[in-house]
Amino acid sequence: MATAAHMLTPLPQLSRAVADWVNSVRELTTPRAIHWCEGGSSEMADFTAQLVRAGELKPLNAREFPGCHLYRSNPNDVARVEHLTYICSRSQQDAGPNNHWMDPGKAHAMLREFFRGSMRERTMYVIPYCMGPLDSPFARCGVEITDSLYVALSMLIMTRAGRGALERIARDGGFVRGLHSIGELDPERRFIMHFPEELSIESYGSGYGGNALLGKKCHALRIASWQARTEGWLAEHMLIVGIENPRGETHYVACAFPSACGKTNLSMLVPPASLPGWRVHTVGDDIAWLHPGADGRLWAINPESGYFGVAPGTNPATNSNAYQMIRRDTLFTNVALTADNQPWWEGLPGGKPVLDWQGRPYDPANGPAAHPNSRFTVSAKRNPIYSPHAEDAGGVPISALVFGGRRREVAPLVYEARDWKHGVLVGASVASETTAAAVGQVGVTRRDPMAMQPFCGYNFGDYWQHWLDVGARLAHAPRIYNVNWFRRDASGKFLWPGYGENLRVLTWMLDRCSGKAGAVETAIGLLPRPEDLNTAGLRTSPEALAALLSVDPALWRKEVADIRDYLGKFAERLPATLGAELDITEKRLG
Ligand code: GTP
Ligand code: SPV
Ligand code: MN
Repeated sequence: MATAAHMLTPLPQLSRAVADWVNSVRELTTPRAIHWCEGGSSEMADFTAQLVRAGELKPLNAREFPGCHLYRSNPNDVARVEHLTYICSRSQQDAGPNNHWMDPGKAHAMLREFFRGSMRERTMYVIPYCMGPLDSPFARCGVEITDSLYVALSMLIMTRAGRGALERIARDGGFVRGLHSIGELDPERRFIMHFPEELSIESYGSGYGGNALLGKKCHALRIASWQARTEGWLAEHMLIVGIENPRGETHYVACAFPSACGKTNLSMLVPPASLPGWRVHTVGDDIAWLHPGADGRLWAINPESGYFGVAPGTNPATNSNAYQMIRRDTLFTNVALTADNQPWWEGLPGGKPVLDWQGRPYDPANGPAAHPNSRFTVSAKRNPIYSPHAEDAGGVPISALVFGGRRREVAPLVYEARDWKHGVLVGASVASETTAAAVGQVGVTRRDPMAMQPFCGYNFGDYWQHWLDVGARLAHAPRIYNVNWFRRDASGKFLWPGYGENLRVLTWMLDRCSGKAGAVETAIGLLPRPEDLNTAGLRTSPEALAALLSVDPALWRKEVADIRDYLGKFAERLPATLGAELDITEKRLG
């Protein structure tokens, strides 16, 4: 029987611990009003209407994009700020050379002064949220307090937020405390602080995605990776996708690629017409929480309930699923507009921008029309291929783990690690060209182990040991692969068509797992020969395919030396196994 709304316990009375914390934040930030989020579609509609009235959201062409809105951020606030993101563990060693560190006492004291009175004249939103299905033993809860209605609306889309989450917090006890204020949006007064031992986050001065939607990277990766280490599981920057073969059998793969390197696209892949009978099911597009199961396999849940995806490049030809998904009830951030008020970004086959992402008349002299990191925020329920198992409390079993990056040379299209230990080295060695997802220079190759350089909440040395420990507990460990969709020829053109054609690489992996596909052993791992891949209908030339599947010993000897240098930075905590695995590769390169 449904409970009448007036019979429900008021939200502030559900959890004493949450109410006490909200009170202390109220005293510090002095908001004009407090709104506790119930969750649900009517609250979302109400928030949207308020933002439209305030001029912060602009309704888009209602015939072509019903229920869609445009949000333009402050031009100084368009991406993650890795240089202002800190892990404030008690010991600096625990944060590791991979993180910026600040003493927790000092960080709290500094941010306290930022937050003091920061919500004056503003409403404070209290958002209880659950990362993962509400009934999942693997899910974890948090509460975000924010003074940005855009952030609150985004959290309602991206997480399971509201009463159900608060009820779970009241039952379970623990929750992650995430305090957020947009402050003055001053880049000089902007910090994203994590206190893993206290399970808390303090974020000030930005309203952008990963800096401000605290359930996402701050909680589900930085804090969760720390918790996962103490509890024996993995919190990873991975998509989760189900691949159904023409016989109707589905196998799940989880892939870690750095930001803006193809996770959302691979998770919603559209099989090419030349591979009939294959189907794809999205479980998640950005984050995976992976647990060793009693059956010796690795089981994954997606902690999120929506997608915060890169707009540029999304189009009906490269990914009709993603394009169809964002045609209604979608929040667009920093895209351009056409004359008839449709959203526009680089990579769309039609349409013409008249206003750029800052709302100025479009002039190519000002750069791209849409910001290169413009994004869409949309519920996973809008995804036409959302997996029927995406909400399973126990998750889905993983057959293969895939690392990858954006590299114009060196890394071949795909290779298989010799075993789990070698796979951990392969993951630890990932390098990728930087993208617009974070503030800073784009296109610079840097190490991004397991695609977690910006997101691992503790010392990479300890993290790699934890990966080795988890693998040792798995009787049926997934095989580990590395891919590179971004190899280029001498003229700078991509050698591989990518997108839907990536299925050919995934099916080779799954055939390897079931012992049906061949490979050649090389110094760096096992590579398919051209004839091991299903190339029916593939329009890539034999020369390009040969180049994609080549390992250049000279380049790789240099690569190994570079990896050795990089791992050396973690010497104090580096597992000896990684050095030993690197020695094997080096010896085989001759
Ligand atoms: P985050 O949300 O930042 O974590 O990014 P992501 O890893 O989900 O990347 P996404 O799928 O949004 O892709 C980023 C960019 O790469 C987009 O412009 C895509 O169009 C492009 N892209 C994705 N897959 C491929 C591919 O297989 N080949 C090529 N050439 N480009 C791709
Ligand atoms: C990424 O940068 O990896 C993203 C977008 O997925 S953000 O939420 O900003 O982290
Ligand atoms: Mn991401």
